[in-house]
Amino acid sequence: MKPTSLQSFKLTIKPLNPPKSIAEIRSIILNTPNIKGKETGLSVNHEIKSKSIIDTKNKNIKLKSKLNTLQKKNSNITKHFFNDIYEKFNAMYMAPTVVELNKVNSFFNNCGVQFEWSAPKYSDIPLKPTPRLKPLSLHLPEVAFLGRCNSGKSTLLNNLVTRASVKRDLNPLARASKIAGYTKTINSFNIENKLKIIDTPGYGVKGTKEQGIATMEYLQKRKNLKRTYILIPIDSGFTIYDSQIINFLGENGIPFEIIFTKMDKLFKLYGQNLDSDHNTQVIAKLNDMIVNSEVDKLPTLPQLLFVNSVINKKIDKRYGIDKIRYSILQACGII
Ligand SMILES: Nc1nc2c(ncn2[C@@H]2O[C@H](COP(=O)(O)OP(=O)(O)OP(=O)(O)O)[C@@H](O)[C@H]2O)c(=O)[nH]1
Ligand SMILES: [Mg+2]
Repeated sequence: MKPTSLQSFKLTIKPLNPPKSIAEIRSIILNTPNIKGKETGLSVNHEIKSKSIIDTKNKNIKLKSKLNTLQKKNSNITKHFFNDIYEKFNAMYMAPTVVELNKVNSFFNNCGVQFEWSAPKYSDIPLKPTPRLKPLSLHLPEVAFLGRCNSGKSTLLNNLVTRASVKRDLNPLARASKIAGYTKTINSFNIENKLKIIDTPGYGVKGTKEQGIATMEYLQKRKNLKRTYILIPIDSGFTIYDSQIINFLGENGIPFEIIFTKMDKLFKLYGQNLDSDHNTQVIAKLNDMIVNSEVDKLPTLPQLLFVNSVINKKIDKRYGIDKIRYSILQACGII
């Protein structure tokens, strides 16, 4: 049987009466029932030098603080990794300050969000108030998410308006699905009556011609559109469809940034503890992707942003969303 991380802790356990499982015993020691070695990113070889279970309060405190230190150390590595790659690929942009990031996080964490309209064709977009579309909302600035089917557009929208502290389910604002081509219409969401975020149907193999025409017309005609974001899933990289949309945006003078999504998939390859070697490998991989896509040859290099919208065993937080939040508010002239 494959040992679990808990089993590999070398605890000298004095059985209690009645006998308890290791998980129960550990939760007694730590008084934190849900912490598992794996989830906290603890090394499986780590040895806790505790001689007996029933010990003084002091010993428990020491154990707790040791675990906290290890947890912090690992999550810092992940945070540093995201900061490193952001800085490396956005050297020409001023990075937002901590104060600015706190401000944008506070805005999105507390914002009211309202679905406004859904349009299969450009001509279906309401230009006059409706019960959902308030007069004040008609002229709000907006940004749009573009990308291949399944690139994570709808999930990113949900991530944007979910508090960072939420570990499990994202705010289910836009419908996301494993099924490629799930979003079939252009959808508008009003954020705190200050801006709109537009989710679009994906392009590529599962996209339809009608959806493509609707999105292109929207991009060309929409006066309030301030910026677009092209989502590229990190595991599949750029495709011919992405190059086509980049050309289209360039030809039409529509500003765009690039968001690499599903960054957690890198951790499947490299494990959670991205050390400096892995970090270098990931940066080299990203560099290759960017050079091959030729986005670095564009007259203005777009910002390159990185995000994981999903938490799993390898990655315990959603990273990168604060920089995206900042970019959106900046594009809309709100910050
Ligand atoms: N591992 C991982 N999966 C993600 C991430 N973001 C989205 N997904 C998954 O990718 C699938 C597609 O996500 P959607 O948000 O529906 O993608 P979309 O771009 O809106 O797709 P269409 O509506 O078909 O154009 C879903 O199963 C999501 O859970 C991420 O950051 N990491
Ligand atoms: Mg979608």
